[in-house]
Amino acid sequence: MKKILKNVILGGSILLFSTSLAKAHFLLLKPTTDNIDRVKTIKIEAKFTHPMEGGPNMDFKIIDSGIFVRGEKIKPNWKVKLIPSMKGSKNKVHMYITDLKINRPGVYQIYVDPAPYFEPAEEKFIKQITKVCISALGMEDGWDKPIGLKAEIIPLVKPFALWEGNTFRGRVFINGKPASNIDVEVEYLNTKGVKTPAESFVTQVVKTDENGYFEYTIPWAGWWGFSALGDGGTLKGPDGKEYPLELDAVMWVKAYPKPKEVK
Ligand SMILES: [Cu+2]
Repeated sequence: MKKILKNVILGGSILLFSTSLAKAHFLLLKPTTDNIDRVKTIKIEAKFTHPMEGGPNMDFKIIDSGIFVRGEKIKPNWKVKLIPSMKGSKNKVHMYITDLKINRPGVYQIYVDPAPYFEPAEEKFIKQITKVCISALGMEDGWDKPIGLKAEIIPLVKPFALWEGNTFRGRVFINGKPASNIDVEVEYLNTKGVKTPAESFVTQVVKTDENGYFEYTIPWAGWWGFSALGDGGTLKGPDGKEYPLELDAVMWVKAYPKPKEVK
């Protein structure tokens, strides 16, 4: 969401104030962990939120999802959970949780494809196809293989072995083509109550180059989301008019804290 500026004329002078609306939307797709060294069941959660600000959470629907491991596709069995859109709010929205039994070695590529979400404040639809990778039981191959999503970030750095301070690189494909000169929004999943020095820090932005490549140096440990904002054409809105569809490729990675021996 963009800030909405309003002009107010008060006693002859113009005041500019902003109605503070949360900024970038992010479909969060987060496993318990992205490195698994023994057979176990983990949880995966999917939530449509504003990660840096901790909300609000938006309602959304999963229309397709899957977990690829060594060429096989597992269908996740999502359980719906209703959560408040804001802390303490009576307005409830959907989030989804599933168990995943990790019982064989491999890179697990998990994705969620949601129904387009209509955002009245921006007069457009948003659809964020989201993925995350897990390395399990000693196998690390396949994280750089595309799933073949309509909007996808292909990592160029092994995504489950990032230290804080490492640079994450990726290439964005929208409708199968490298997405040149588009914005990639970056947000930290703020589990630590981090305050930003200014509102502009909530969503960091890097651009893709001509060939769809981008990079971002992760400043501290935690889960980080990358959302490449693509063009998905138009869709008919609730009022029957055509609205732009923002088709985003989202990927989540976890950065691990610097070991204390070298801090
Ligand atoms: Cu929102």
